[in-house]
Amino acid sequence: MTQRTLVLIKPDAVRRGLVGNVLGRFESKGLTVVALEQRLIDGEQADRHYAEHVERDFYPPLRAFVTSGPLVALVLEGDEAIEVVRAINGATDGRKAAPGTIRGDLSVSNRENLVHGSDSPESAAREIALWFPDL
Ligand code: 3AN
Repeated sequence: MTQRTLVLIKPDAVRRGLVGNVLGRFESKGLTVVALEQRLIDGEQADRHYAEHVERDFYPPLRAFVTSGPLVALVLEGDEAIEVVRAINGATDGRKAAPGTIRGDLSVSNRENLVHGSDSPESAAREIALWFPDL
């Protein structure tokens, strides 16, 4: 089933010059880039994106991190794209993520973990509407 999913290449990846590496993995897999834009977001956009996490203890430093520099927001399309992207991203904690995944290869952090991918069709619809309302 063809799906669309919202991906963020987070500020740590931009700072480290890893945008091409990360994007290349999605492209090489066979996913299609439907929209892509580099943005510097404010705290309100972070709160909308992470609506389910705003009350969590880890949220204030996460909010500071995602607003700390430009990120790249994109929409990818392909067969089972939501699950495929999450498999390529790897487990949330880069220290535990499997080698071969983006986080497993390139991150040793639970917060600065380089990428976000929508976790369900409902989240993808909400997040795509939030980031790319014209799609
Ligand atoms: P994922 O991005 O793998 O779907 P979520 O949705 O559980 O992970 O968490 C959203 C983001 O919140 C993660 N990408 C990570 O940056 C941050 N995060 C989640 N859990 C923690 C934690 N225990 N400590 C610090 N940051 C966390």
